[in-house]
Amino acid sequence: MVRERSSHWNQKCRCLLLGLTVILILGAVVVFAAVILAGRRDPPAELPQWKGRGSTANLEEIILGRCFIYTRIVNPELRKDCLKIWETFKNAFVSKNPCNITEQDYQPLMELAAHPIQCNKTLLWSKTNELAHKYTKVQGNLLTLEDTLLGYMADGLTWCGSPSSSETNYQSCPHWRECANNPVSIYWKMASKTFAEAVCGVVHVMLNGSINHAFGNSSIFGSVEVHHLNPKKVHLMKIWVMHNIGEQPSDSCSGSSIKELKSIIEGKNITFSCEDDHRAVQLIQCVGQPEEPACRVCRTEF
Ligand code: JS2
Repeated sequence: MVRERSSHWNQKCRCLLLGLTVILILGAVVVFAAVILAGRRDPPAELPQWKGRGSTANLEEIILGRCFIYTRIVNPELRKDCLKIWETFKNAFVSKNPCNITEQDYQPLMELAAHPIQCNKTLLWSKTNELAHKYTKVQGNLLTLEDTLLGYMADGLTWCGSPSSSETNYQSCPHWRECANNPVSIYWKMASKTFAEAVCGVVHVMLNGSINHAFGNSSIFGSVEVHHLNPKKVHLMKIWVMHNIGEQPSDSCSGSSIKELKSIIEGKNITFSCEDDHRAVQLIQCVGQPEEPACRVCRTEF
């Protein structure tokens, strides 16, 4: 009886050991197969390496923050949903080829973020970014695109996405030389077009007389804004050609490039005027160079 029981147990132990061995072997095979398959699987899709710098870090926080600052402090009577504006901004470029962004991608954002602008109070500019904004900050009565919500939110930022990811690409973005239809260039083209279409009454323009051609038809001003001014709304374009104080001008109101601009504007039935070195703007330049002859304010001796 006892012998029978022990042989029964021995048999049971043998079966148990056999079962455990089979399970271990099967487990080893499964692990081995998983390792092989994992090795064969495509590596995670690497984001393409572009020549331009990646998206600005904390892009969402910056865009959201600037939107709230603009709609709560700069222009408090503006009612805009900044969370929706961020989502619409992001949807324009994420998961898309950053060399194939279209104007339609940004159309929902342009409509969402657009707001009315006052007539006779706008300043367009070309190759005079720093002076134009120094002037409008002091003068306080003219608005550039960068003083509107669309311009204020995005100025100085970089952003792009990738077809293989639903996230913003912070590693690299296409340099504008790599492709023209990148997210940043198309944004500014659309924002400038939207702004130009809204301009009304007298529009002021600040151009650079210290470069060979103060007006360039390939610039955003020359290729987008000039052509989207509505002659039914804009009746006069006042040009200021500003040259660097203390230097000889390279271009002026009498130059060929301004003549080209004049014919385009008059061809749209908009009246055109041009002034070299508008005095109020020149005084802003003088703040940095008070000793220049042009900056001597004539004093009446008593
Ligand atoms: C890339 C940017 C930024 O009339 C002006 C403005 O309304 C502007 O938006 O468009 C005109 C200036 O463009 P333009 O004539 O090509 O002159 P520019 O001196 O070469 O200025 C180019 C940049 C204009 C658009 N833009 N582009 N990244 O952060 C940025 N900020 C602005 N305003």
